[in-house]
Amino acid sequence: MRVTLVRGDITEQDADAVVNAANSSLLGGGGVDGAIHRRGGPAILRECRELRASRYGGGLPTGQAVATTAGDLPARWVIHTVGPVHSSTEDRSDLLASCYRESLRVADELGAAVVAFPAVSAGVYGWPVGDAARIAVETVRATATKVTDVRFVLFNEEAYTAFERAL
Ligand code: AR6
Repeated sequence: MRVTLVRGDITEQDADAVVNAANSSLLGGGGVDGAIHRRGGPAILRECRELRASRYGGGLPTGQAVATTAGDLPARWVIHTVGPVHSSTEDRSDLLASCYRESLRVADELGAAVVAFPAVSAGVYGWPVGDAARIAVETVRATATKVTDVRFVLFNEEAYTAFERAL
């Protein structure tokens, strides 16, 4: 598997699938989630609502992942995953690692070879970016998958540098 870093906006990525740092409601929010729904258009939200009505009445649990169309984005699919909120009293690293593992598993089911990830949980959910980067890189490298290219798309210099170190 090739692992690369890009500084930029995940909504502009030409990948088979882009991963959304969603919340369990699947109904949108700020950060990456807001950008994906804004740029991807209403088709994504429509499928998210259907998922809530069918498989995820109580919301998508933290650490899990599910795919929808990518609507108007260049990618073909959006894989929504819910990162853990950072805690200074409880180690939630396994849940963050699970986001990457589960997203790759869903990518395999879809047949997506090129997958772009943001730094899940490193924004609104408060994860220290150095730690988030280490977990992200270690987990994708340790996961058995048919995905050939993992691209981490980092929005700012601090995140880019953290992922560079982790790599
Ligand atoms: N492209 C790539 N990275 C981005 C973009 C973008 N367009 N926008 C922000 N980032 P966050 P979380 C970076 O907050 O911490 C939402 O409200 C950002 O700088 O998007 O998992 C959801 O609905 C940071 O490094 O996700 C949830 O409620 C990283 O992406 C909650 O936020 C993740 O920041 C999820 O919080």
